[in-house]
Amino acid sequence: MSTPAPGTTKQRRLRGKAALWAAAAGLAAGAAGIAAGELTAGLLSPLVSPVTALGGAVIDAVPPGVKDLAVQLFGTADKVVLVACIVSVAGILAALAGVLERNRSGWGLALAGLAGAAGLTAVVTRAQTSPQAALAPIVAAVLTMVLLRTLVRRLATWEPSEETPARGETPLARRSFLNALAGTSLAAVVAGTVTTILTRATAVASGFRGSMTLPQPAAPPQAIPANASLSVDGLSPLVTPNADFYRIDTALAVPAIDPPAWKLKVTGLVEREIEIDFATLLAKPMTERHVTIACVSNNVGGDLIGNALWLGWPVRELLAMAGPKAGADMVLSTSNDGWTASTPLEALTDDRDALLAVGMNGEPLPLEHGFPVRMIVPGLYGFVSATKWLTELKVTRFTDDTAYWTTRGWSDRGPIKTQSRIDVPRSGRSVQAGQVQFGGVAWAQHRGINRVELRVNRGSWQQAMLAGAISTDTWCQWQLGIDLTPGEYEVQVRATDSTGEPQTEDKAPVAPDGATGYHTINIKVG
Ligand SMILES: Nc1nc2c(c(=O)[nH]1)N[C@H]1C(S)=C(S)[C@@H](COP(=O)(O)O)O[C@H]1N2
Ligand SMILES: [Mo]
Repeated sequence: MSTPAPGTTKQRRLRGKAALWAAAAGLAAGAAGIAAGELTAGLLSPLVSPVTALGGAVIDAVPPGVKDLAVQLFGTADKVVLVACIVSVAGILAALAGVLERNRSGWGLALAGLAGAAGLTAVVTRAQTSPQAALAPIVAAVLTMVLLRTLVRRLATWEPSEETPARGETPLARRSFLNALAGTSLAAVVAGTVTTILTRATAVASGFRGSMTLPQPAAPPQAIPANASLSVDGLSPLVTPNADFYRIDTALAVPAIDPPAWKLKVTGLVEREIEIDFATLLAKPMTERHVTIACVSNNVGGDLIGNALWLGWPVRELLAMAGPKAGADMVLSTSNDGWTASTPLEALTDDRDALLAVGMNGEPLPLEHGFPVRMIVPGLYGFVSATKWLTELKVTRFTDDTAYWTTRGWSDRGPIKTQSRIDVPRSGRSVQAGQVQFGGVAWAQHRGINRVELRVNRGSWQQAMLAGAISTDTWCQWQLGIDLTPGEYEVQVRATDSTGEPQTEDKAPVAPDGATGYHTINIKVG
């Protein structure tokens, strides 16, 4: 680029024009790529799009003084200004990539790849990130690179013709480039528009969530016993942070509900149908409880389980207002996206504090975990109880109504089975000979855990030290040191619930009502 282009004035002018077309190609490719990336994020992981993640990374990296200055200068428009800056920088880089790619094949692609890597880094390091969020910057970068290459190649076949075409004439190569450019630009506009429509609702919902304050609980949570958390490296924390909490649902795009428009209806076999709105719900006396929820699809030893502090109004209070009629034995709860769960009426009316939850670990429910309202029922697997984005409770009978998973071969009821897991050491690891520290969690929600034992190479069971439990509805940690000489070992764990019933050794698959068997690990001691 540094050496002046030789040739006639006309040729120089042509080259200058071609550079402009190359910049336009870069812009169109970048816009289409970024729009496709944002669309991917909008569908899979609306809170961490590449653009918002980069914006967040910039905010985090900027010193506090600059942040204050930006807020002073732009007020509440500071975020808009930030997004405008990111878009401008992206535009300049995209144009530059076009010009670079025309001058030296591969250079523009490298620039697009670097930008994609920056987006990917920003996305995977965000607090609210999920594994699927990584797909968006990858889609953006790959699509940008493919389009950039296609456009610049077509430009190259048009450009070398130093003959200025006669007026009105459109050489094939030129038409091919211009068509591709127009097509790419149109695709960018369409993807951008769809994304905007899709994400507007998410922006509204997360805006509301960010500015709301949760009510104080009228019934505060049980105190966490001092001995509930063991200090064993690699052990699951007693309370699972929201960002690490497993997520299971059938929603392709996370439902975005604007709380002022939200209503919960109670219908079916009731004396009075009831409808309450979000403000009314928030004004009710709230209960806060630690509850460990688990997925029926959790394999033995799996991680589809988590313990959180849930804030909500007891479901039984709402049901009491509606007055269930005699003969009803089930509540079919429905989500905003049509998903349903069948919960025994009794589990919602007894004293176990089944909640219409609005808070999770001191925050409003994250969008992925059911904002603004979900059900949490101690003792039952999520598929028959933990309806997220809750909109309706139909009081009914098991013989009359069937829930989403029940029609797909799963059970209509789902009490959680007694289970235990070894977190450390991980299966397959090598550890030092001597006293090997084992640690993990055990759960039997609403019954409670009495005992956890380990056995090595099918020897006799050795009792582990059980940490204090928050309640019978939460998991508890356990720990045991065992002296092991060098060799290979199989280690198994089993828990016994407070009724004295040990978990079964019989292996059952997750369908139709939850896996059983002992979590078994193999380690090498050296
Ligand atoms: N609307 C809706 N709610 C749902 C589901 C779903 O697919 N849709 N899945 C359920 C299942 S199977 C489980 S295990 C829990 C998981 O809750 P979490 O994603 O907050 O961990 O949500 C339950 N609630
Ligand atoms: Mo589940």
